[in-house]
Amino acid sequence: MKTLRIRVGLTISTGLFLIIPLVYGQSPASINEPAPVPIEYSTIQYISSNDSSAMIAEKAAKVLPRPNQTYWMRMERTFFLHFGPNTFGGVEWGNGHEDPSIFNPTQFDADQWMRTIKDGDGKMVILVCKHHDGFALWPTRYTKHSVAASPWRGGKGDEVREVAEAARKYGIELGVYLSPADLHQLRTNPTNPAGYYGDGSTIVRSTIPTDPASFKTDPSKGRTPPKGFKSFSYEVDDYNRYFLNQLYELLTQYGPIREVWFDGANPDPSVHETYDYAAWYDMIRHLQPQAIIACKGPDVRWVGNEAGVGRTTEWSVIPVPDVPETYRWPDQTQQDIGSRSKLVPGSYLWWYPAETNVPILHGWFWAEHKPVRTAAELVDIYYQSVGRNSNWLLNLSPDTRGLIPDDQVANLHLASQVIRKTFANNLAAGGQLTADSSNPAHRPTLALDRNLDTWWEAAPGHTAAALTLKLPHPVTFDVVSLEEAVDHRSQRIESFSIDVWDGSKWIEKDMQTTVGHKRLLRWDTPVTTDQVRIRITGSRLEPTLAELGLFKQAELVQPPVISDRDAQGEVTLQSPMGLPVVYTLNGTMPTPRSAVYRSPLAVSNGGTLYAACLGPDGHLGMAALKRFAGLAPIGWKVVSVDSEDAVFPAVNAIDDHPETVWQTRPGTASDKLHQITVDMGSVRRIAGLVYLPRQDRMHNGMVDAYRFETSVDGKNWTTVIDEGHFGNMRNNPELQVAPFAPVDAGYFRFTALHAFSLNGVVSAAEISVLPADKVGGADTQ
Ligand code: FUL
Repeated sequence: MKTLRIRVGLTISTGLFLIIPLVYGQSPASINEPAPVPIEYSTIQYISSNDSSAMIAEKAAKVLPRPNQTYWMRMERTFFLHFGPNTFGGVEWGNGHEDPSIFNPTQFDADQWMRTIKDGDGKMVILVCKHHDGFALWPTRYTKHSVAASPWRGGKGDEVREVAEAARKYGIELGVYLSPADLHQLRTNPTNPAGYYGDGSTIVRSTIPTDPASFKTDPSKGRTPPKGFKSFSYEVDDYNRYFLNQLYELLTQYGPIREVWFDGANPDPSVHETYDYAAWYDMIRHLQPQAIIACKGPDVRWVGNEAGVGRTTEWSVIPVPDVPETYRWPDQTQQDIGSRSKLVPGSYLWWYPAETNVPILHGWFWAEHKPVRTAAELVDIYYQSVGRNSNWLLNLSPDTRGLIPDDQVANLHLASQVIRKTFANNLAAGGQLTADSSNPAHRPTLALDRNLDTWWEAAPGHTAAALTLKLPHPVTFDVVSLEEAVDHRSQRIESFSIDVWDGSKWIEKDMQTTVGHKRLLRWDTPVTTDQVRIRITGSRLEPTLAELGLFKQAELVQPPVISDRDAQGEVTLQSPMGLPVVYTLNGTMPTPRSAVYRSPLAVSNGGTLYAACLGPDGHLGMAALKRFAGLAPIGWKVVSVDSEDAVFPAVNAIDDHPETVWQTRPGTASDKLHQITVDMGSVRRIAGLVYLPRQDRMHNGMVDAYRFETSVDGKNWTTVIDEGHFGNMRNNPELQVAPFAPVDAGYFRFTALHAFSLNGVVSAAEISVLPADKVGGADTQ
């Protein structure tokens, strides 16, 4: 592979980033040199130890996105689809032992999936083609563990093909998710003793695509590539060869691919395998050069949580400590990853924008008990992702029929309607925009021409400026939209304020930090004015604005407020405008004909409560949703606990307050099994365990493996779950429900077998149980 030496002393292989125009910044002038060399725009910059802080800021302000990123950022709204054996097993993470026969959707309809995404204004779908369980959703040549071994479409089905064709029909781009972790291939999987993952095989020269019959015996033997594609040769072990071959199939059989998503999660890290990312990236760059490589890859960064919350200060220019070619793209979950204090000598500056991935359910795969996020929550997420300089990747979860259920479709529809209506009319459009500082080639009016490729820019040398918008008539708005000219001038603005004119003086309404591709400010109360000022108070270099917008949020009847469960297990509903409220307790969305709320509702048996106001025209407003985890702990007592921190007592696990936490005392032995025993006061027939991990954004002590026992008398115990597992807890700390065959119990005991813990602690926000039957009208799930 040819290599290129550049002036700052790094070596980049041209094979890997071949579509990226590499224009490098100059090395800083040494004392003997006559004049500093200007810093040029580039897709990468390097910070030298003798760069001044002004030079560092300038370099950061001259890092440009690559073309595949520009295309991607402008999509803004994209979708994920998680569907596979987990859907049928009711779990978030499978174990790779699943029998392919469980995959049998009876009404599979990729057209319905794409219609839903189109309705949600989605520009791309990223399809999970293989999750951590290793089951391939297309008939791959390299394992029998695929749709071909399932009863679906008589073993002749190809989910990837059906989705690709439907996506094309609806004008939606296609992306693929191929899990690097593969539990089916795990060397220790008893159902697949010849598994490749971590098999310790030697690294040998392999032709991709490999002839399937010679996969082990002579990997240098290729199969004929499909028309228009070539073969590759890499030195890899068995699992990397397997992975490359699956990737090759996905990249050559289904048309253009826009995003390849490599997940960093691995449910069983006990078996070690080294991923040959360099080979994977290289092949993607050659086969689908327009694709972005996301998450564990150089083009797009995971925002750092799965709750749909972007950073209020979000930089797309990120310092990386190594050349991008060899860097391994670890997760970045810190709040500040790109401000000036992080731009230290020895770093490479790289355009690495955030993607906010979040499931529409409280979990990635469909299961009966997972409630769907309401339209109001989805609208909030839009502002917290797209509105915070990040793309929104929203997951939809088809159910066991192979259809996206009505509640997901309905909530998404309502949310997109609200977003569409809100942004249909830019109230700034007829206004006159002036600035106290402008580059003559970039006048302020260019920020109102609906073109992201033209922009206002402050006069040379100015890093602060004020733009004033004068409107012909007063307008009422509650959303401000700002967009920097990132594709031409990088991301620069570090702080800004928005002022409104009240007739005699300016009133500062908002003060924020970064803008980037898009920043949306959403205010609780609308303002009415005919003058708005944007004061840019800090910028790395001359600030720019490609577009400016003022919008009024679409009028919608706001959701009612659902109280917490009180000591009697009852909740109250409050209507914001005194409108009648309808509700359901069976996990379905309310309709105008649902029960009307009159008095406190008994939810002592747990359940999912949806409520919405009935508007004056008879239409339903946005729904509110609250999920009550299992039985209300009325009269419950902690009988024994082996450890509790004074600040986090055990009683917090049964106080029905999700915000309080039980946490054991820090110890040294991380393998100590912590245990809590609870007396429920009376014998109940129960059929499931409910564990709510701590909700305070900390991970310490979250349990991912446990034992659960019950007892009638507190003396004789029955083990109902000997070793249970909760999947994906660290990234998505959602309520966990583990059903079991009904038993009578007056007591239960929860033992943590494993927890995410730095100092041996175990924690829980709530632990409860599901009643075996529905009592008092509340739904148990
Ligand atoms: C996580 C995975 O473990 C989840 O199951 C899901 O696929 C999500 C998108 O990424 O890390």
